[in-house]
Amino acid sequence: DETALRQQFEATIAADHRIEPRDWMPEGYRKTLVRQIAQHAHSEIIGMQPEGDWLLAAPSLRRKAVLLAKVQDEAGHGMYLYSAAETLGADRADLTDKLIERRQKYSSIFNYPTLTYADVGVIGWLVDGAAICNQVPLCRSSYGPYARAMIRICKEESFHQRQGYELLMTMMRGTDAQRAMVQDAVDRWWWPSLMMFGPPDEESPNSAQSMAWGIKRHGNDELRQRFVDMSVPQAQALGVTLPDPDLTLDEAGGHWRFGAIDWSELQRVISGQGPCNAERIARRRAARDDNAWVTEAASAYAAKHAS
Ligand code: FAQ
Repeated sequence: DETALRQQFEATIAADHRIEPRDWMPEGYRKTLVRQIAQHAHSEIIGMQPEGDWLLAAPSLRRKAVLLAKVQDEAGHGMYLYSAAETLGADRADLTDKLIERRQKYSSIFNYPTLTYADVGVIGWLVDGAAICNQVPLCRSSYGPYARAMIRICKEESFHQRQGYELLMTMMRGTDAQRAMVQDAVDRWWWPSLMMFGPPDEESPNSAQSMAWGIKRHGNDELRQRFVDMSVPQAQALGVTLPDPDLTLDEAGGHWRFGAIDWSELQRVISGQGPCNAERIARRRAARDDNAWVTEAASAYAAKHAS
């Protein structure tokens, strides 16, 4: 009966073992996972756009090959994540429709434009860097398929982060104009990267329950602080200035204290008012509609072979 199943679920969580697709789980646990995994999958797929914009304008064949590999990885991450959501009973096409109809979210960060090639480097360094901080703990998430998908995703994100940093290092060794491009990109992406971690803990409606269930392992503020502590020395090594006059090292705690984040900007971007929200969704909608015949043909082929 349900009491026994619930006890077994609680015991699995308490023992820090994994919940698997066939196990009983509370409806709220399933819903929270579908919400977070779908949002994560949508972010990977929408996240192909800002960098994809530079594929035809990469400055060399080598840079183009690297960028193409990265953008393809992001498609793959979206696919693993949609598969993980399917193990919870979600339907991939339905999730895509919800994204396009704005009934499900994707990360705020992908609503900013990529103005120069330095943005490709800064996305790798800061956006993939933030993604790694946030996602490495998710490799221990309590839901098995999500945790396992995250292991491979994190390995690929590490490559993405390093390619970004290497690109920026190369530009910083170049001309004054290239150094100025890098600094300009850092100025534009720094604060939005901090917002990727979500609202502060006291304004995060989902954190407490998600942490109790072991879906999330740390609060938003703790991960944001880890990211800042990791990024400041990297900025120093690179020779760029982070656009925050309040950044100071708290010698006692060993943490970099940072200035106030403009939370109204995050709210605006999440609610659809960011610089590129309309463009991102329009492109995703066009991809779904223009390629519907491929999906139909593949489904007809699969049905024929199954029968
Ligand atoms: N943007 O109660 P919380 C990548 C929403 S990395 C948009 O704190 P939660 C790799 C949140 O959904 C990016 N919405 O929520 C890549 C909730 O709304 P809801 C993707 C945000 O879930 C790199 C509400 O605000 N990574 O794609 C944001 O406990 C380069 C209240 O927030 C992941 O998704 C935001 N920044 O914590 C690809 C990681 N922040 O659903 C291409 C997995 C919050 O109740 C290029 N996800 N919201 O209507 C997570 O760890 C969590 O879901 C958080 C939010 C931490 C994002």
